[in-house]
Amino acid sequence: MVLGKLTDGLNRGVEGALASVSEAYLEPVIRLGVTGLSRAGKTVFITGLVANLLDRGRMPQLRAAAEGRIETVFLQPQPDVTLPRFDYEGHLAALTGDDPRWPASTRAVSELRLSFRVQQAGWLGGFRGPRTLHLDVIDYPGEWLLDLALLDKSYADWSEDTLARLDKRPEAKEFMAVARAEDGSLPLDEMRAQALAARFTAYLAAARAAGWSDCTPGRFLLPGDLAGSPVLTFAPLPRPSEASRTSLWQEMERRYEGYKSKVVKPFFRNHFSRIDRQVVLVDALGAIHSGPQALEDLRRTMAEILTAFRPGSNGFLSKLLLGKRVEKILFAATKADHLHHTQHGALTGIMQAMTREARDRAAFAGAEVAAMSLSSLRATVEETVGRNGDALDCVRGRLLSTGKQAAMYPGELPSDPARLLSPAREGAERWLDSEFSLMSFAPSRLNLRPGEGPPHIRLDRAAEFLIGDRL
Ligand SMILES: Nc1nc2c(ncn2[C@@H]2O[C@H](COP(=O)(O)OP(=O)(O)OP(=O)(O)O)[C@@H](O)[C@H]2O)c(=O)[nH]1
Ligand SMILES: [Mg+2]
Repeated sequence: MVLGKLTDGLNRGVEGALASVSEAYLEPVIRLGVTGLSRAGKTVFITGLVANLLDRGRMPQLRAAAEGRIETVFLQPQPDVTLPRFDYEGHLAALTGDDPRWPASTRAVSELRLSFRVQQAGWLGGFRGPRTLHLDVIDYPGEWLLDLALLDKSYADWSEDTLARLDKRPEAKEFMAVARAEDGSLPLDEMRAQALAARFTAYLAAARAAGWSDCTPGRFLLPGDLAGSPVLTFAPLPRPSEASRTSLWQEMERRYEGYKSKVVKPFFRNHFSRIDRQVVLVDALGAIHSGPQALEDLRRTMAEILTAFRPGSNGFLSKLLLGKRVEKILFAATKADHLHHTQHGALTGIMQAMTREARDRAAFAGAEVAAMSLSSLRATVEETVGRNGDALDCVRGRLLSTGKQAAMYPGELPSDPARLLSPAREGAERWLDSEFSLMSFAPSRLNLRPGEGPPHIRLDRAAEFLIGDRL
C-alpha cells in the first residue's frame, strides 16, 4: 500500500517534469477536462465548442478571435493512442444534419486534440511569428469523480452509509429487502453475489431515472468493458458479527477494494491528474423542474464532486498531484436556451449559490473559479407573448415529442437563489410559490454561413475564461 502510494508520486513527478520540459521547449498543451453528471450536456458542449472554435464567426467574446490573431484551428490525432477519440464528426452530423437530432448518450472517457496557430499579442508579437498551441479536450462522466470518496471508506463503512441512504428510497425497496435478509457470514455463493450486485445495479439505474444524482459506484452504470467482472459484482451488505475468509462478506470486501485499486485509482492517475482546466456542466434547470428534492440532491452531489478539486481533502489525491492544481474551474448551467435571456442572470445566480459552499472552502485558493449559464447548441428563439394583458418572455422551438413548433414559458426563476435552495435544503416536497415546466426541444435545422459555427449562448465567454489567457 505504502509502496504503491510512493511510486504513484514518483511517476507523477517524472511525468510532470517531462510535461513541463516539453511545454517549455516544444508546443504548449492545455488539457481541458469536461465533466458533468449523465445528461448534463457534455457531448453537445464539446461538439458546439469545437465547431465554434473551428469556425469563429460567432465567438466575439473570445478575445484572440475578435482581435483576428487566430490564424487557423484544426483537428489533429490525439496524443493518447489508447483512449477512444471523441466522435466529433458523428455528433456534429447528428446535430446539424437535414434531420437534426441530439447525439446519443456516451458512456466512457474520450479525447480530442484541437491545435491553434496564433499570432502573439502585443507589438512584439508580429515579429515573433505565429506559434502553435494544442488543446486536448477530455470528456469523462462526473459520476467517476464521486468515486473518489470511496478511497477513504472501508467496505464496512461504505455498506453502512449506503444502506442508511437507501432505506428511505422507494427505488431501493427490492434491493433493501434482499440485502437485509442476507447473511454475510455464510460461505460465498457466486450466484447469490451476482444476484445481489444485479439488484443493486437495478436500483442505481432506477435512482438515476428518478432524478437522483448520487448514483455511485460510478462504473456500475457505465461499466464499459468491465461489465460482468468481479470488480463490479459487489453490493453493500449489513455487517455480520463475524465472517470467515471464505464468507460472502469477505469476498464482497475484496471486490470493493479491487474496484478502488483497479478502477478508481487508475482513472485519477491516468486522466484526472493531468487536467489543467476544467468545466463542470450542470443541468440545474432539469433539477429545478424535477422539484426541491432533486435540487438538493444535485447540490449535495456537486459539493461531493468538487472535493476532487480540493486535493488536500484526500490523501491519495494529494500524493498523486504533488501540489499540481487545476488552474481554472468553470461551473456552467447548460440548456439556458430554455429561458428567455432576461432570466439567465437568475440561473447563473442559482449556479453560483449551489456551488458556493464548495467554492468557499479555502482550499480552492489557487484555482480561478467562475459560474455561468450557457447553451451549447441553441434550439430556440425568443418571443414575447401577451397573456391576460401581461407580456410573457417566452422561448419558441420545435418540440422533441411531436416535431411541432411551440412557445414555452418555463416559470419565473427567483432572483434570490435562496428562495429555491432553502426549501430544497429543508426537505420541501414541492415548490410553494412557483411552478417550473420544461419542454424538450429538438435542435433546429441550420443554415450556416461560411465561417460561422452553430448558434449557442455564451460559449465564447466560456472559451475566453477557460483558454483565452493562453491564446
Ligand atoms: N435545448 C438544449 N438542450 C440541450 C443542450 N445541450 C444539451 N441538451 C439536451 O441535453 C441532452 C443531453 O446532452 P448530452 O450532451 O448528450 O449530455 P451528456 O452529458 O453527454 O450525457 P451522457 O453522455 O448521457 O452522460 C441532449 O440530448 C439534449 O436534449 C442545449 O444547449 N440546448
Ligand atoms: Mg455524452
